[in-house]
Amino acid sequence: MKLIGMLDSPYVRRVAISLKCLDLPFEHAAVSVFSTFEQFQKINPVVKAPTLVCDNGEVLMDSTLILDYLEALAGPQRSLMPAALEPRISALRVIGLALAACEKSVQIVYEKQLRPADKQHAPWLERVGGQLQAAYSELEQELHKHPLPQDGQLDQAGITLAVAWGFTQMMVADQLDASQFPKVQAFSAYAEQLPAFRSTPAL
Ligand SMILES: N[C@@H](CCC(=O)N[C@@H](CS)C(=O)NCC(=O)O)C(=O)O
Repeated sequence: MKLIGMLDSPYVRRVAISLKCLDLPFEHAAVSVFSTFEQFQKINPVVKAPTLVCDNGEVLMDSTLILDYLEALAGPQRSLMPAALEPRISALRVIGLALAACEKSVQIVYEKQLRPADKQHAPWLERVGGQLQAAYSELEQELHKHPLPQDGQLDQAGITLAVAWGFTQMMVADQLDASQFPKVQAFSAYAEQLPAFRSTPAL
């Protein structure tokens, strides 16, 4: 199977790291939704990263849906999601918050980089910035309540949290005071030095 998309996308990066943690072999094609739009369009006319071309030729998109397929492919023994209900709720909450942080970071990047300066809408940027701040505040509280394990193994909550934080720091660090999120920061620093992260750099 082939993963299409640039690793500077947090969605592509979470899938690439998950593939490694699930021990699933894959090829990666670093095709950009911006600089190589037409090349991307030939693979997926909707031009969404990540795109996964499955071994049977079927084309999947959306990181969470791709991960749903990869989990089924890997089987329950290798799952990155807890099976028991309580820890699963915690994991789903962390993943949801981290994906919201990714989305809000991306919206700020698009607003600032894709719109002409005179067309940028300050109230929208303020709203999205507040939502980004709220997502990381909630994540920080979540890690106080339910610390993520730092035992060399990664689960989907840990992968998505650390990928989100790395992306926000890389693209819109000026939006947040990182010192307000010591647990998020510490867990992300831990994850970034693990082999699956180190071999999948965002840049
Ligand atoms: N919910 C989607 C979001 C994917 C997404 O928005 N990817 C961006 C790249 S970071 C993209 O494809 N942008 C191009 C576009 O939306 O036109 C997911 O989890 O995969």
